Amino acid sequence: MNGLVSMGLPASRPQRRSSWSRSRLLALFYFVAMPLAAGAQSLDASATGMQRIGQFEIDRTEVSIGQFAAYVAATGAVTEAERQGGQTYESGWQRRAGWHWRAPFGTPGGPREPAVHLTHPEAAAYCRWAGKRLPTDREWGEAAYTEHRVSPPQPWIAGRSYRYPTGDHPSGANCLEGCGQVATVARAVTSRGRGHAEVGRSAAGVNGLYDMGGNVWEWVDSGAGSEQRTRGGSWWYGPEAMRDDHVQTKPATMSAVYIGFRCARDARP
Ligand SMILES: [Ca+2]
Repeated sequence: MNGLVSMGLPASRPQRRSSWSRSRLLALFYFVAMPLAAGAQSLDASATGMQRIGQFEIDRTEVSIGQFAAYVAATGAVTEAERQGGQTYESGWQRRAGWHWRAPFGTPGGPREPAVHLTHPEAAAYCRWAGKRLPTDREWGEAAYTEHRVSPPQPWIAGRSYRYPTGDHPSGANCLEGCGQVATVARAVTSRGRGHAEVGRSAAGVNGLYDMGGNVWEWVDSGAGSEQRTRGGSWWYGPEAMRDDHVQTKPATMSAVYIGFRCARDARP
């Protein structure tokens, strides 16, 4: 199942609201209250922050709902999926009202779930707000498949390139099948696969990065144009979509249930 069709959607950019709205108050709730509720499930410190890869750094995890909520609280951004509904593939692409970054499957998601239903420009805007940018296609590939740490923990080997972001085998990723079992969220509504997992719940892969293979597709900056590449496969696809040579592009204006992102930035001296 390819599942790639141009939806002919209008260009999408976050819009600002002039006053505090229900949306911003909900976002503030996520930012302030939900991390406290989730405290008992906090990720190990090594799962947070960014990893240096040569001349750049990349987020160790996909951007989460909690992180995106902080951006919305600060900027008042409203996404295209909030206005028009997000998209899911069920015997063809369907647009569903109420499916957006805050409610990936139509009901509120937790702060550690990946932020999805975001267009390429919306993902890029978040990264700019965070002082970062989307990784280029080349950067994403370097981070996903080639071990850049000088003294990586076993079994990783410095300088070696791997077949999957999880290493020689796809085991440990949240993919459709063939990757083993990763605990996914209970509220996923889908006729295929088991939905996404909270970010950083799967096994750490090459460069200590989480979910570069599987979980949700990740937008990258693959150059100018209305089509942009997504990387790493997702819970909707099997291990083959996690490979470096698997090429998929999507309309930059597309927002879908299985497309998320992470950010990068130039390394600091
Ligand atoms: Ca991913």
